[in-house]
Amino acid sequence: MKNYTSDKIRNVVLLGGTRSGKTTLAETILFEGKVIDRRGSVEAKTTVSDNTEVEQIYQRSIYSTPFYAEFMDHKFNFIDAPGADDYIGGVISAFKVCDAGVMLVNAQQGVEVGTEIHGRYAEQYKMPIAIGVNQLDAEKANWDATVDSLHQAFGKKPVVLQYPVNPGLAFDSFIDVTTMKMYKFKDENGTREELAIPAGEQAKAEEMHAALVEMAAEADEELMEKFFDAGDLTPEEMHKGLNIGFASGEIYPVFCLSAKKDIGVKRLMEFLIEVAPAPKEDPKGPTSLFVYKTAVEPHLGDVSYFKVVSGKIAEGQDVVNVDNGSKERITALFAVAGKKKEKVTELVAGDMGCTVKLKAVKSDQTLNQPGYDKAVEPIVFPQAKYRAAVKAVDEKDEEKLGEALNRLAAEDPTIRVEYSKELKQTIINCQGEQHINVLKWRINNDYKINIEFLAPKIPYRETITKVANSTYRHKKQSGGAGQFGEVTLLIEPIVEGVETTGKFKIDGKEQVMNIKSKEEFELPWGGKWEFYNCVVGGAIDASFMPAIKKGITQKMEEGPLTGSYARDIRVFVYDGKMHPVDSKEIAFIIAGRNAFKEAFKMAGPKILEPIYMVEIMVPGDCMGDVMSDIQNRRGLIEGMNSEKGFQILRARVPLAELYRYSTTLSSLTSGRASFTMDFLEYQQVPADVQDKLLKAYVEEDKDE
Ligand SMILES: Nc1nc2c(ncn2[C@@H]2O[C@H](COP(=O)(O)OP(=O)(O)O)[C@@H](O)[C@H]2O)c(=O)[nH]1
Ligand SMILES: [Mg+2]
Repeated sequence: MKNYTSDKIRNVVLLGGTRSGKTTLAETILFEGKVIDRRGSVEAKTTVSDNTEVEQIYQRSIYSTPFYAEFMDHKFNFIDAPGADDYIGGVISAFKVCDAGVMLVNAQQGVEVGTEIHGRYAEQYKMPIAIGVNQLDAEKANWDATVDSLHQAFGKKPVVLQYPVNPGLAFDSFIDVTTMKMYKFKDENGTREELAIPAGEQAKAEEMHAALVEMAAEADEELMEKFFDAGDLTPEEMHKGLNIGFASGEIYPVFCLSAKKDIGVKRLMEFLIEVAPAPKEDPKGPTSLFVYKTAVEPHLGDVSYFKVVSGKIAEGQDVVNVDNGSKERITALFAVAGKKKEKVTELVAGDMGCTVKLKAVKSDQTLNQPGYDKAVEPIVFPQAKYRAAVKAVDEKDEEKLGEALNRLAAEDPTIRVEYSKELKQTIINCQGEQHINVLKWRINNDYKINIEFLAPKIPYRETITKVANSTYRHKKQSGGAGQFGEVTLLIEPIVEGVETTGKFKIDGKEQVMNIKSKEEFELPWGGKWEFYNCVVGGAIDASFMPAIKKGITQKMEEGPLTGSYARDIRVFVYDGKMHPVDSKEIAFIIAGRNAFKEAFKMAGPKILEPIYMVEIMVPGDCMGDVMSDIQNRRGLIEGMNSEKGFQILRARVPLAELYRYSTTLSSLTSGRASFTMDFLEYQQVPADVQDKLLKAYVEEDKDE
């Protein structure tokens, strides 16, 4: 392959819902770009894009797949993004490195949730988008309904540049209202005739051309003036308007496609060369590479996929990983088409490629020439919305499993693995049930470990609602030296913004705390606690205070109700007793712990549970089912509004009720909904739930 300059490069992400035809389009582009001379199919598991074993088994794209195509003296770098929401990580990293997108819409379905989700991300990342209405050769293809749904979803942004003459099984022609020609296809290999627009279509084509010119004029003030004066634009002016509108994300040009029959693909590629922006990266700057994807591939080992974000990179060059200082040598450079790697000697700013066998490089890291330390801002990935606990079926594999999970999480930043000391579980946080099943497949097959998933425990918290006090005497006489310590303390709930008065009524008697010192501790699990030393007259020596604090802390880490962390409690130690010989640290640890525990139980103790804000995007006709399901999950509906043909439901839902929610939502809506969840706050559980949790908890009595 020859070396391309930045202006001859186009970086394009393929978007759209599952089964809209992205992988099939990728195959046709590779064919048009002469990378392959025979097209494979998704059904025969022979596509370039779905080339991993797990993708072939599931018959769908799971990973983003980069591929190049050389066309009209230009080099395209495409990324075939997976459509399912579970694999959104690959889409977001593609957004980071691409300069434009092609969104496919299945003409048999119109806009789907997947289209909508990708559309939202495109808006968020200000990605210029062209829309390909695909599968126009299918019997049930419906052009008008699809265009209507596009306007419903994206307002006036979609602008039709082409329309099909005969959608459905006979589809072979479309009219292009930019060039004002009809394109007719003779075979399934993209061979096209350019014809004059037939008389019967002339009026419609002219009307659409006029609408297009007006949209193009609206993109730019100068053009608008010309348009008002002359009532028309020259073809060059129209192109300029389209360029501006496309680049600013105000115009989504709409194309006709049959990816399968290679109809319209060439025209789309021509358009991308004419209108899509060339990369803006500076070829004269210092060398800097951004790694957007890593994978372990057969025969190659670790492969790092990157974009040159500044300068250029040549074979044999040394770079440094800005994040961890690792020195790396780029021994080989490749242009990528799925599994196929084509050797190149150099890549310039804006180009993409891959290299192999780097030592310490993960996705989302920057590799620079030595001495240059500017890092690319890391990608922000969405919050996890599926949690599961995992363990090896054979306990002996636990350590191996930990390593496998670490490697897989390094490949996919939307997988987060944590060992929770609190829950005593290894928890996987990811994007959905499909996502975690693929992970399981990889662990079974690539690492030969059998695993099972369990319901993840809920990180409950415990707190108190009233004031209570308690005295505990620890006394032990066994043979030699004895143990003696007595602690009297009082506890009070910490309420945000309310200071303590230090005055309490206990058994009808006013008790004023003589505060000698106050300490405040932020708790690593949220909330805080405060410790007040109020001992008068030397009842307990100051040297025993750390031991008492230690005892209380132990009980806060394993709350008296269910063993969960406690929070938001103020402790006043105000009396006690010592023994001249037997008082020692351990005695006061035990006395402090038990005094705290007993007071806690009398202080109106409550279990708190994590509440999440759940935002669900639902097609209108499924709203009733989704809403009553949320109510069954103790959800509180906060709001509802409609947006671009979908309903958005916002609800506060306890985490305990959200296990496998994505799966339920998917079956309630035939996969047409999507949702996000974000931690909001801790709240008291209802009384019946508290009773259940108390019964389920059998305390291990470790005291004394
Ligand atoms: N009739 C027809 N089928 C298509 C076309 N493009 C894709 N398909 C089929 O639609 C299904 C999904 O295609 P695929 O490329 O995997 O979609 P992706 O999930 O968006 O990557 C497959 O069965 C394809 O053969 C097309 O242009 N016409
Ligand atoms: Mg695909």
